[in-house]
Amino acid sequence: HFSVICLTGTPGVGKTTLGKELASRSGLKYVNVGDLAREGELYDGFDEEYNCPILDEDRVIDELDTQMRDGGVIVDYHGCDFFPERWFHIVFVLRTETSVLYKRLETRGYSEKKLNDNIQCEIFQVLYEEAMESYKEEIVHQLPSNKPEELEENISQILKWIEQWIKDHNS
Ligand code: DAT
Repeated sequence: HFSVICLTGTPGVGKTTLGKELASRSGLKYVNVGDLAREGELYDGFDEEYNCPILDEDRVIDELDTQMRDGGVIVDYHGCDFFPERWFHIVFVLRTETSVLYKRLETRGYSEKKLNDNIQCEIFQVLYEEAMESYKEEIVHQLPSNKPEELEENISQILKWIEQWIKDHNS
């Protein structure tokens, strides 16, 4: 038995940074759903407004389902409502202050529209509400993700959680 962790939040909050570091320290596998979709071209149409392909959610689920049943995975995506509820044992929503997030997204060279949409998304805590509506509230946790010390703190908290989960489920 191995746990499955979902990392979600607005683009730029630090999911990839946290997910990769956690994977290397815990031995769990890191899965970036955006990359997976790109590699497998798991798309269904094109969004003209945002100038990006539309994720084929069913194919993403098919692609990952076996792996999720086996467990031992950290999933990273800026959305979580289309994943089967049974996949995740815990969901972390990373949160970043507006001014900090703005600077991070600016350096990515996002268009004005994309930048503002993402900032709004964070201000209105869209991903947190999506997670709270999609999963049992008690498995959804917000994590501050503004500075390196918070990254370290989040890593150590989650590593402790993984260790406890293993004790509880493998004895
Ligand atoms: P995401 O995967 O959510 O889009 P990311 O991991 O690519 O975000 O991080 C975006 C940028 O922010 C990247 O340059 C690393 C930096 N970053 C992430 N978490 C941080 C933290 N806790 N403190 C300072 N910088 C952080």
